[in-house]
Amino acid sequence: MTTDVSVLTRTLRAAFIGGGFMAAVHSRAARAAGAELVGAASSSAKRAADAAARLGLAGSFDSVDALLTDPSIDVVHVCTPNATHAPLARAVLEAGKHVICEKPLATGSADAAELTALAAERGLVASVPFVYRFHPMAREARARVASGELGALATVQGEYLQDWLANATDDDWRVDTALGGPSRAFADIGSHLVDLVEFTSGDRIVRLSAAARTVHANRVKHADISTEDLAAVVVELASGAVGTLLVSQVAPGHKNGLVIELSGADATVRFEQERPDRLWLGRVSGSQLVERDPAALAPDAARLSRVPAGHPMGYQDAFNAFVADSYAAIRGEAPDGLPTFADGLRAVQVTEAVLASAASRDWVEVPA
Ligand code: SOE
Repeated sequence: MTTDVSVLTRTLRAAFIGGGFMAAVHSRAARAAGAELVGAASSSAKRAADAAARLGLAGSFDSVDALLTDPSIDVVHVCTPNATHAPLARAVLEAGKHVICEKPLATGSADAAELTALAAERGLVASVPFVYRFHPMAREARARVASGELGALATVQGEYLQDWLANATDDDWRVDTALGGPSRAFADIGSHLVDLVEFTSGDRIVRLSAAARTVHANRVKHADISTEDLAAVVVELASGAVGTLLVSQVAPGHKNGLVIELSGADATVRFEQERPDRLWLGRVSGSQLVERDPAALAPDAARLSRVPAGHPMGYQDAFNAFVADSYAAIRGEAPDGLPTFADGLRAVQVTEAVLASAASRDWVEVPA
């Protein structure tokens, strides 16, 4: 749904709050989607001007307010530290603009729920970059599950392993509860894992039991750290399937190791984000590696295959597809599988259940 019918035909005008790594990824995707990159706002006018120059934007704004009151801007990308996501996304929606907000949508489910309701009430597009959904072979996995090819789902396994915080000399704003929120590893990357498991399986986690650890309580810039470096979770799904999820940002050798594996009565699919152009399909009679070939893929997977077989697609391609679909929704289309604020809320709810279970050492129900 759109509130300004002119966006149905003219070039969309995008702006960015923040100027770091994710703002660079978002702006490349916005450019690929054909938007006009109007400018950026940041924590200061100078940082905004530096970001605009670095990202190749038309200009910059002296403040977030100046950006939000610019009537020419249709959509705002929020690319700032976690704790600022909710207030900024709220301000964007209240300014009548569509919003693409980095995950986690909020550091608490009450804020995430309020933002989800506000976007719906204003009839604005509000999406969250659970971008691993946009690898064509992740869509192929989803299509094969939906077709019944796997049979009744029995188990799900997932891991998301990184090592960029493996040493105490590694540090980041995310370890600071005030900037990152009460959960760090699970909110940051476990959210992607849960989203991809639920999206591809079409199932929902209904209860879980978790253990979490802070391996480095003191880092070079932060002491007495309470946010988790890792979490191990046992999950039960609505279908009765069960599974395990492992999330760690202190796993040496793993860079961005998101892997999901869904096993049914007849077949298993395994998708590895670091090798996104293929899908492992396992059967009792034998297994095969399904390579991305648009001619052989399910329609939604083929739709996202922007280059032929044998031309590897990657992370920025997935991000570009996410932004393109977000912009299509702004134009009134209904692209399949767009992660909205409702999905952002879901991720925060599961994260809160993980923290609650890790604290109580009990099984915790996850809201439907
Ligand atoms: C850091 O863990 C990070 O950049 C996450 O914040 C992203 O969401 C993930 O896609 C890659 O790793």
